[in-house]
Amino acid sequence: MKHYKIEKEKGRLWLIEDAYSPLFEEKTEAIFAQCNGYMGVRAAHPFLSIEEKRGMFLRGAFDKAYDDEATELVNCPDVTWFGLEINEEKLHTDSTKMLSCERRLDVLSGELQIRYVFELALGRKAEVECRRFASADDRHLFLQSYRVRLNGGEPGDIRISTGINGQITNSGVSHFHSVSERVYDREIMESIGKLKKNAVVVLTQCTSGDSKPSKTDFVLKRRSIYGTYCFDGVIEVEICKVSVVFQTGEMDGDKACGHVRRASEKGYDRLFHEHVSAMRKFWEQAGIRIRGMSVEQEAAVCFSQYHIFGMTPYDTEEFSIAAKGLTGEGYKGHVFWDTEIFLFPFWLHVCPEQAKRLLGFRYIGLDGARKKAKDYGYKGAMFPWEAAGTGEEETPLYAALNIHTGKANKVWSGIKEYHVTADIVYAVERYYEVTGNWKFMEKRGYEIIFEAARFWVSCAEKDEKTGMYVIRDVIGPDEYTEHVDNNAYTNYMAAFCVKIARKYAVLLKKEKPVLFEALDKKTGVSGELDTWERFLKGIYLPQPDRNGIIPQDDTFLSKPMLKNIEKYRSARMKQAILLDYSREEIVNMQVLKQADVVMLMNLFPWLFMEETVRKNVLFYEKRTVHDSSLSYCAYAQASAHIGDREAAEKFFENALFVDLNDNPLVSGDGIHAASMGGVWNCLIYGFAGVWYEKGKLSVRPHLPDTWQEMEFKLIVRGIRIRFCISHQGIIMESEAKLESSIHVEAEGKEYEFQGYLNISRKREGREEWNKRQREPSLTWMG
Ligand code: IFM
Repeated sequence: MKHYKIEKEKGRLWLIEDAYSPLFEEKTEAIFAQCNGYMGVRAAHPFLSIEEKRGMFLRGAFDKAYDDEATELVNCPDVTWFGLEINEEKLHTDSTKMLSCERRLDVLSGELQIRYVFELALGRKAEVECRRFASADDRHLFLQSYRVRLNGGEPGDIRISTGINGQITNSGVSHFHSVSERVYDREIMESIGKLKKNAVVVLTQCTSGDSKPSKTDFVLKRRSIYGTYCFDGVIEVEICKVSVVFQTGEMDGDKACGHVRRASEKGYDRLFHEHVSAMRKFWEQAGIRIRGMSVEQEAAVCFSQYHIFGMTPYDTEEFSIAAKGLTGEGYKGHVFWDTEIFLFPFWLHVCPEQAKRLLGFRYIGLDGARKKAKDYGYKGAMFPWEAAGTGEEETPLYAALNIHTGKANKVWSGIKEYHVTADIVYAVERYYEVTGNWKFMEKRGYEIIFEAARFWVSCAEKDEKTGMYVIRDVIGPDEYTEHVDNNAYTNYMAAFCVKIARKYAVLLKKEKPVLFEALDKKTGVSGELDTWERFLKGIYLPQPDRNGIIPQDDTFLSKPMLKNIEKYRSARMKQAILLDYSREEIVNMQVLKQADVVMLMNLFPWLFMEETVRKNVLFYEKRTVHDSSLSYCAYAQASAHIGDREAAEKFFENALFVDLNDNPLVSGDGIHAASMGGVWNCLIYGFAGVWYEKGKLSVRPHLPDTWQEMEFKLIVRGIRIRFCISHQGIIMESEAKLESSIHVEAEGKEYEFQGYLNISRKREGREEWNKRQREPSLTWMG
């Protein structure tokens, strides 16, 4: 990482961009964004700048501008612009001489600071400092402080303009049918932007402490409103701008002015203090301390966790996590399997309540998923590949150009990427496993599982030759391979889904007949049991070939390899391969966009022999371009899990810097949410080797040699446990008294964890033991 520098000070960990850089403008706006689970505000300069892509995104603020367009997360009115005039000279980042410019993000608090020194006409200098945060204490609050100081001791006239700009669009498309503005008491500006279903309301007040402006003018322009605050004959002035943002129905509009006023009275510093206290609670629970890591790596780990916090819709199950969080227009704010497979594990172990809300979102979407299944001629529920605010499919139909025809390629994922339906079930099962929350299962979990199982069985076909159940014409996780039969990931996940559905159905029928009957009414499960049994006996699960490779699908191994894969792996532009080959050509080569079979190995860490995992990681990675940000973290986790430290560290490093790398062409349209979750999975499931399944907590660490110690907390079965793992030992300590012990397996021995364990680690023998224990457990399929 060269473009971004790191600085550590007490309680702060800064990522710094130390020069004005139009080339990195979009990227820095996204990765330095202020996000609090309700809003995400891109870190644009307060001055207008040529390359800017200013934006504010609110969880749940979806709209469909035109019938033939997809529903998308609306780019909401902007509050971050500040115009500045000093002695009638207008300042600009692109036209005024800038002596220095620094933009920095504190990854612990999420505060952004931007500082400039300008040289004005006649050689005078002016310093401008802008600070911002989206409050974690009051999620509708966005705070900014804007300070201007004239150097040289000579006073001047300073005019600061700022307000609410509703002219913002989603790449040219305005979602607002109307934007109405007003000013309350010559103090508070208001903008109401009407969407189809609701409206986005922004209120803003600027205060300037003791240095009152000599004049304040409010100007109403088409869809924008701003105030100009004039300070005459001053050396320094500081404005605190409080913005309250909400959508109709979330807050009492009449009370919103009072909300703004109360916040203004408190001021930036006090509100920041309250925000930091809230963030501290998050870090106390989520923080991972690793001794021996470089400061860059430490910052990157914290960076990913700050964004996981900021991207996750707080306090609601109406919405879920977008693939780009709340930091950009990329993927239109849609929700993918990224949530359940990459981000869900973090919340499962850090805040299971939040994990439950993420599943709640899918439950609410069940009817949409039922409709999709019906539309495609299947039974049960077929979850959308891309979801917005409902369970309906939102994947756009066309994307990138076909280089031969010059026309847009059809996007098949929404039609053929079935695996998301099993990924959701996998998350439900993990949730039940780790929390034991049977109430959730009874109210929602079983229904999701049964409906998904019905879907899988209805889309499988019996192969005439082999007599086995096969799943044809799908796209697996690797999106460079379309329309294939028996994608290994998909088939195994489908089998897993039907397997647990059957297990629960049989159990409930026997032990909870009333519940079973109610579920039967909704899902028709009783009529499925025999079919499910036949499916489980006959489903084709690709096995390792004589080289130990699990075929990604029926034809993958017979295709030629892509020559010159390095060209595309090292290209600055993602998916550069599409500039040289058409989709059809790519589909007919052994080239992966992202991990596929290896993802399966991560989800079922005890399913395959260590040797099989090793061979498949090696084989498939050679053929992977890593054009998806979901890729490196997957290879890293698998490598760490089997103790291939060298490979794990190499892939982990790439995963850590998916957004923080020096490539200005990535992340401009938003951070890569899944990769951030993937970093956590790799740390906890991979390097720390902690995994809870079937009532047993296994701890099989594979720390890199340079790391001396890893410390973190995880919630398992309602108990928050502090782990401290080093090369010498494993310490586990619970925060509260345990009602019953947890079965632990570590260092080749079994323990009963009753609140405290201190296990010493012997280096020799450990690897051997790990290997011995890795017998494949295909029995869960039987
Ligand atoms: O879900 C992913 C997919 O696996 C690869 N393309 C991007 C999507 C969103 O991150």
